[in-house]
Order: sequence, then C-alpha cells, then structure tokens
Amino acid sequence: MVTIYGSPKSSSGRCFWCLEEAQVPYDAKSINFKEKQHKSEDFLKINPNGKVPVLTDGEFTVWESMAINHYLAETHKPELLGTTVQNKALVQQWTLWALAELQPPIIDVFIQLVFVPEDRRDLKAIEKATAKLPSLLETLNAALLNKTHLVGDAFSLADLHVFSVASLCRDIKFDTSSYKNMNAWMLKILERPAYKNYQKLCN
Ligand SMILES: N[C@@H](CCC(=O)N[C@@H](CS)C(=O)NCC(=O)O)C(=O)O
Repeated sequence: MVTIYGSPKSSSGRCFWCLEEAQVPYDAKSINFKEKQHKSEDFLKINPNGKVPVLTDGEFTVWESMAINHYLAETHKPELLGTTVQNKALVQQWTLWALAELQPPIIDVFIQLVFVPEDRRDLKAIEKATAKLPSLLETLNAALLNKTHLVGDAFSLADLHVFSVASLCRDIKFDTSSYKNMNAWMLKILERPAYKNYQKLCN
C-alpha cells in the first residue's frame, strides 16, 4: 500500500495530484508541523531532511516531490513520463526547469508575502525575484504556442510539474495576463478530473 506523508496544500500537493492522475489507491498521513512531527525521530527515519512529502510503498521510501511523482508514474502510469526517448528527455527537461529555474524566484516572493509580516518584508528580495519572472514565463508561453501540452500531444509530468509551480503566480499576485498561451494551457489543466479531485482534497 502506498502512503503519502504531507498535506495536499503544501509542496506535497503535486504528489496528491499525481496520485489522482495515476489512479493509485493510497493512504494519506498528515504531519503536524506545530508539534514538530516532521523533526521527530520516527519521521527523520523516513526523511532525514525533516520535510514533506515522503512516500512509502511497502518497504520502499522516496522523498522529493518530483522524484515521488516519477516513481508513481513508473509504477502506475508510465505514459506520464513521455512515450519516446526524446519525449522522456523533454519531460525531464521541464521537470528540472520547474524545480531549478522557475520555482526559486516564485518561492522567494511567496515566502515574503505569505510568511513574513508586512513591516518586516525584504522589499529588495521581492523586487529581485519578481524581476526574474517575465523571461521565465515568456519561455513557458513560447513553448506553448499552438500546443495544448508541453511535451508531445498528451498530458505528462512536464505539465503537472510546471503547472504546480507556475500556478503559484496567482498566490503572489503576479500579473500573468499577457502570457496568453500559458493561460489557455492552464485553463485546460483546471478541467482535468484528476486535478479537480486533488483540489477537493485542499478544501
Ligand atoms: N524540494 C522538496 C521541498 C520540500 C519542502 O520544502 N517541504 C516543506 C513543506 S512545503 C517542509 O516540509 N518544510 C519543513 C521544514 O523545512 O522544516 C520537495 O519538493 O519535496
């Protein structure tokens, strides 16, 4: 039995979404941050980083949200990884781009706006991170010209991972109205039954 540790409302969310896409039966265990459950001896045995998400499958344990999704796809819905050698590489390309390029500036702003009280915010850090977003979002927007999916002609982990980061633009109130292809792609993804199931878990 697969068990996912974490909340659908955190960076674990993309794993809950992937579980729904791959139609994997699972057990969810929430971790109480206030009680420092993620730093407990028991939890550190499954993730020495003291972070969620973590997935266990029998005796097997994996952490890092995008690696968890790779495992779920391999074991339950391999087409999410791309169906040709080239498309598999492109799914990796967009996954790593989401994690290494797009996520850091968005998270920098997110932390300031969501967790830091207004009078203690680092405005320079917000400005610096925000300035990186237009060229990143333009890259994404250009890749989606006349396309409904980032890789090939089917939904893949490239879409799931990039969407899970790009959608945070709404939380940081970054205006994305000029990125028309990206917005059309996002609207289609919002209609996915698996995405809707995952959203229900967040309510
Ligand atoms: N790169 C990791 C990030 C995991 C992460 O930062 N998780 C946060 C929750 S959103 C956490 O557990 N934070 C607890 C801590 O840092 O002490 C992933 O994608 O899985």
